[in-house]
Formats: sequence, C-alpha cells, structure tokens
Amino acid sequence: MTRIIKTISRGSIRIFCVNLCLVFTVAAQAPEIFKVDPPSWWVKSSVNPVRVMIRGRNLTGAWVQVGPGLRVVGSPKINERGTYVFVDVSVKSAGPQSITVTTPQGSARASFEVLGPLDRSGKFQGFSHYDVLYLIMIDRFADGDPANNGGIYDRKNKFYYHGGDLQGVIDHLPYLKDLGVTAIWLTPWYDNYDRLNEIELKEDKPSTGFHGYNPQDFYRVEEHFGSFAKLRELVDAAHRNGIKIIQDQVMNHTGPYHPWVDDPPTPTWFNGTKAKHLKNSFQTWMLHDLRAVESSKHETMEGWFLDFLPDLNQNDPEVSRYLIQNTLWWIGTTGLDGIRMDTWQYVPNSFWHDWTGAVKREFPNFKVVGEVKDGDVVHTSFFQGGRVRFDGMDSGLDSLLDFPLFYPIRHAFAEGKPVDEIPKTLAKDYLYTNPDILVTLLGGHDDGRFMSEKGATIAGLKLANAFVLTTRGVPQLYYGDELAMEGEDEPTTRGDFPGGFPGDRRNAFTAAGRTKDEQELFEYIKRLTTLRRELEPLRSGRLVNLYVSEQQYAYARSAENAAVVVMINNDDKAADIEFEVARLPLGNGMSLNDQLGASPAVTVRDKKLRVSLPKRSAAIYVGRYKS
Ligand SMILES: [Ca+2]
Ligand SMILES: [Ca+2]
Ligand SMILES: [Ca+2]
Repeated sequence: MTRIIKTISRGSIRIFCVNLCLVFTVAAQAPEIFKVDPPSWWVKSSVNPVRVMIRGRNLTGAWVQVGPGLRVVGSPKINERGTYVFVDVSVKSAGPQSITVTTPQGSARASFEVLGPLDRSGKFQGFSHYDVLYLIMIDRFADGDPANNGGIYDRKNKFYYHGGDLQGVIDHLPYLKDLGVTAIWLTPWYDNYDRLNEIELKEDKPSTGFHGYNPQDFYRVEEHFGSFAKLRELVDAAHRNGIKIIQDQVMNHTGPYHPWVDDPPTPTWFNGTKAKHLKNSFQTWMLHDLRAVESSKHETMEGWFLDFLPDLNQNDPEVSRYLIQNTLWWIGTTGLDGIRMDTWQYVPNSFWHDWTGAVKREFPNFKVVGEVKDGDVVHTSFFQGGRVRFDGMDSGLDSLLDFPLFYPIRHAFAEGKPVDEIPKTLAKDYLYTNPDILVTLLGGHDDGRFMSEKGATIAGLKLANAFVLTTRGVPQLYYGDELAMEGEDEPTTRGDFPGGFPGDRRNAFTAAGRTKDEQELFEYIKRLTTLRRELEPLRSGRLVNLYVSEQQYAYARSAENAAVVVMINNDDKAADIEFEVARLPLGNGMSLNDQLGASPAVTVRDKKLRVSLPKRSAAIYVGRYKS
C-alpha cells in the first residue's frame, strides 16, 4: 500500500482513490523515463525540430513538456505498451534543458542539453586521396587506461576484451603521425553488451562484443574504451596532430542484447522478431538484378545476420529518422570527419539516399565509405552514389572499400601469382562514378593478415604497400601490418599490438622495440607515405599504365606538368624492360631517380625508359619537372 501511494504524486484526490479502487491503481502507475535519444542537439541545425524518442514505462496517455529553450511541435506518439514516446522538439536556445512526461498518475523528468552552433573550423573535414588511412581495432591497439579493464576482460582469451581504449589511441598519435597517417578509422565505439554472448559461440564457447559491431546503445561509448568526454578529447588531439577521425557505424542491425529486441519501439522496428525472422542468405548478387527472385532478395535485405543480429527496418519512418539523427549527433557533437559504414548493401538504397542527403546538408565536406565485401567490380560499383540506379535511387555514397582490388593484391604480392590481375581489375574503373575516392587496402580486420597468406614474405608485403600507396584511390593501412604481424583468421588477425599493453615484453611503437625486419618495413612504409605527401602526382595524378606483363607492372601518376613513374617487378628474378613514356610530361634526356633505392637512375631516350629491377622490388622514379 505504501509503495502505491508513493508512486502517485498528483494530489489527495487520487490517493483517496487508492482506498476505493485498489485494482485500478495497481495497473496505473506513475511514468518513468529510462532514456532519451538523442540526449542533446544543437541550435542552427539543418534538423529542427529534432525527433526525440523517450524510453520508459507507464507512458500511455502521456503529454510532454519541455524547458524554455525548447518547444514541443505536434502531439507525441506513444507505443501500445506505453514504453516509448516519440515527440518532435524544436530547438531554440542553447543551455541545459529538460523534458518532462506527465500522465494522470504523475510525472518524470529527464535532462536534454541544447548546444550552441557548431564550431566548424578544422572539423567535419571528410577524406580524400590526399589522406592515408589507418584502421585501428580499438580493443587490440593500446591500453592507455587499465582502470576500465573490468568485466569480460581476459588478454589470454582471443574473444574477450583485451583492454585497448581511446586513451591508448591518444597516447600513440605521435607514432601514427610519424608513420605518415592522416586519418584513423576506428572500429565501432558504441556500447556493446556487458555479458557473454551465449548465442554466438566461437570455438564452442560464448564470445563478447569486443569488436564493437553488436551495439546495445547507439548513443553511448563502450565503457571498456572510455567515455564520451574521452572520445571528444581524442578527436581534438587527433586534429591538433593533423589526423582526421573516421567513425565505424552500423545501421543494418543491433546487437542481440539491445533492449529494443524484447521491447521494440514500434511494431515494425525490426524486420521480424527474435522468435520469427528470416535468416540472411547473403544472395547479394540479387540486389542489382532486375530479375531478382523477390523472396531471396528479402532474405538478403531483411534476414538476420548469422540468424541472431536483429535486422533494423529502415522502411519504418521512425527507424529511419532515429538512425539519421544518430549519425548526425555523433558527427555534430564530436567534430569527427568521416564514416565507414558497415554492411552497406543490406540496407535499402532509399534509406541511404535520405541518410546521405541529411549528412551532406549538415556537413557538406563530409565523406562516407561503405563496406561492400565483394571481389566483383560490377557488383561493388553498383553501390557507389552519383548515379540513379534502376531502382530510381542515387544512394549518395562517396566511397567504397576497394575489395575488388584487395584480392588481386593478395594474389600477386603474397602468393606470387601474376601481377597483371591488378591492371585487369583497374581496367574496370569506368564502372565506378568516382574511382579516385575508393579506399584501397591490403589488409583489414575481417580477413587473415597479409603475412599469413601462403607464400607471403616481407619483400611481397613491401610491394603491396608500394602499390597501395602509389596507385589511385585513398590508401588504407591496417594496424600492425607495418610490423608484418601475422594472424590467419578472424580472431588472430585482431592481435594485440606489441607494446600497447601493460606487461608486454617489448614496445614496437618505438624503433628500439622493433626487430630488424620490422624496422626496415616500418621505414619503407614511412618512405612511401612521405613520397605520397611530397609528390603531388602520387596523390592527384592520373593513373596511366606504361607496361604490363605477367610479373611486371609499370605505371605513372601524371599531373599536368609532372609525372612519377612506378615500376613493380613481382618476379623471382631480375627484370630488364623498356616502355614508352611519350604520353607523360617527361622530355628526352631527362634523368629520373628511384626514390626507393632499388634501381639506378634512368634517362628518357627516344621517349622511352629502360629500367632494370632486382627480383621482387619496386622503384619510384622522379625526374626534374618540365616547366
Ligand atoms: Ca583499458
Ligand atoms: Ca559495454
Ligand atoms: Ca537489413
């Protein structure tokens, strides 16, 4: 009885009611608020009013009141169970504000912050071929704060948290700057579940969400990685070092333990329910097939990943609005520069059209790279924006991870297979609306490491780096590949960076802590990033093929008054070849020097270059520019 009276806070009339109609009062309790998404917004945003989603209980029949810097627009929408309120709130003036929900049974209040207009200088920069990206798996890079190593933490278990965090990234910004990195792509920092994942067994045992791709809260930073304040500190510190931040986002699904799974905000929040849903069949080729079997296409677009990752229904306008605002919120409140979007192809193009439109309206320079994990250019290029597709939609997507080029790179430089598979793939560039912004890579967190491929050597890894850092596109490095780290499968490819963790035997972040081979490789990659930074044609020049054979590939990056010639010999023996350079701004008699020290100087004669390269080596020839 006491408990019931306590929750009823609206005067003596209703307390009187407790005595007369007990059954009624047990059912009707005071409203409670558990969460407000988003927790803040900013004035002068392109989105105003902002759609606020309040999660709580006993919200049936609630009305919403807001502080003086806000204004409620229209009437709130409340779900059947009284657990969610959707309300449009117009943002007027900066300052701490509040949102109050009230029912006849009482009131509950939550804070909501209105931020000033965004300071845009040096923020929201986007990325381009002027950048060198570096992918970091936060948990496995560096542990800068052992105080957050609680919960499911065990460095000996490759599926548990290992302690890496945002502070660890901050601590090693000078290392990244030294390597020549200008942008960091961090794996997702959303809060993931703080329990063992009993659904996804790895090697027959429960796993964890250390990788970040199983969000349970889209508005919170994983506590193993740090706090929201720490994230802002990281973005600011990176920007001071001339390094951009790229956030890894997930819009296709939530983690299996997200509170929405048992209490969806709308009946159509997910495609299906935990009990009854399609399983993803990964028939992605059907996504750009005019004659697709509709049911199979549905399985691919709406099926739950691995049968357990709840598939968000972006066709539900509330879901669409929630996700769009969530993206804008992370960018606007932190100042970050780009997004790598997970599982791009499993989300409808119509949603992406709206989503990219909203991002560009608020942040015009911003750039997004989508993950379409496929080796086929025809398939991959379908998802790039800038063109209306057969479905009548332009996704607006800027860039894609260049997986069609990734596999030939591995085949040629790790396995020693013919290098001409690379120009054969590049020949299909015309299918892209913009090949120059594709993100080129030789390694990533979803594949075994380069050095664990059959036949891989450090010489081959150097060639792969030489190619990625001199061809068209935006080069992306994967943490630890600069040390020739190994790891053949998903868990081992995500190994701990040596020296990033308390008690490590050695610190490979310093030259003294690296082996001779590692140091040589590190210096080689650093030399390549330096050349790319110093030689304008290597970043923005047109890619021109000069010579292609089974194991030799020569090409130029050619700008108006300057060209850089790159020659790769992937063969196990020395190569001596001649090719025309008539199309390049390189005059007869011009002497060109190899910037990598593999080959002697060469001279242009009869508009030709004759070059000799030792086995498995690359040369980057630079001459005096014709003015
Ligand atoms: Ca830590
Ligand atoms: Ca967590
Ligand atoms: Ca989907």
